[in-house]
Amino acid sequence: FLPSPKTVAILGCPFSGGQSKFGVDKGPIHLVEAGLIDQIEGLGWRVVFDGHHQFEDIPAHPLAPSPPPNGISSNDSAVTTLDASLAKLKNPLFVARVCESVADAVQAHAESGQLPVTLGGDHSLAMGTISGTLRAYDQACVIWIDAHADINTIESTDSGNIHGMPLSFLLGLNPPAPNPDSILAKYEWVSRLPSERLVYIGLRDIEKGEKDILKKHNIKAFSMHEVDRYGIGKVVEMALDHVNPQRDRPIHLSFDVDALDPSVAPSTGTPVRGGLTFREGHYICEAIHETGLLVALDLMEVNPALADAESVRQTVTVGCSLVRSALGETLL
Ligand code: 6HN
Ligand code: MN
Ligand code: MN
Ligand code: MN
Repeated sequence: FLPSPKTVAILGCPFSGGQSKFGVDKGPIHLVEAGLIDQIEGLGWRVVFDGHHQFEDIPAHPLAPSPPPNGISSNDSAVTTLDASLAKLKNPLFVARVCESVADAVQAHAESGQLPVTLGGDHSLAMGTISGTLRAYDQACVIWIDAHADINTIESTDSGNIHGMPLSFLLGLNPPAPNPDSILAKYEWVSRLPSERLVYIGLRDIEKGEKDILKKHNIKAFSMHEVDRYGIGKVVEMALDHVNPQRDRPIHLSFDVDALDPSVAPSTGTPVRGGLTFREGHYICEAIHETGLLVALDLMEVNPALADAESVRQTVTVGCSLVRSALGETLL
């Protein structure tokens, strides 16, 4: 059932609605302008790029669902608590609609035998990219490279930034929509990823609520502590053994550039020290390429508006080279 894609589809997703900092929507433009498409072609791929997705038919601030009439929800404490959680979320309707359109695009490219490479944009987009992958390959697994776990639920989130939450929707950890007008109903299109088909590498900034979720659902995670203990080679092998024991599942690699140490990738919205080295990040991409199972790749959270020009150049350059490694660039 595995295709052997020889064509990469670049999906530029200039989207920043899943978080609050200006500029992450400029990431994909910088990556393409740095020559990423020529570089991928240089590895022997055909590349299709139909321009950055503009989401222009999606209003940035769609009308929120109207609140229930007085006397209904206020008598029902469960509904009131849910409404209070949902009220914390930033741009929940916009994020849902953009990600749904991204899911459609990734699915279409994957089903036509292409390997979608999505350039973010913030990491909320992975709700869309991974849903698109799962529609095309229902047995796919996800390798999530990040400083953060991005698994806050509507209840656990403090920031309300949906880029810290995509995995809670993909794993089905949020309550069902109580009615069709609920914000939650706008997330019902999100595909379900079984928790045993998710593995993390690079974590080092996980909130208490997220730690509880990882434990409760027995989700496999290799933090920087495990990278230090075992080395990156062993960690990638253990990660693959967990999500892909027979080495037969299609792999979706979702790479948040903030997994890298800020000295390597400074231009990102939520940098955390103590991250992956340049080589550790590239090794992950190379090793996943070597499996022959990669069917989709995300490169997220490059924010060219943060930091000085040289830091931006460094971050964009490293982003391009991570993509090349995942697509088969070798050192020898
Ligand atoms: N990312 N855990 C924090 C939050 O706001 O939920 C940070 C999330 C960062 C998300 O980097 O993709
Ligand atoms: Mn497209
Ligand atoms: Mn992150
Ligand atoms: Mn992330």
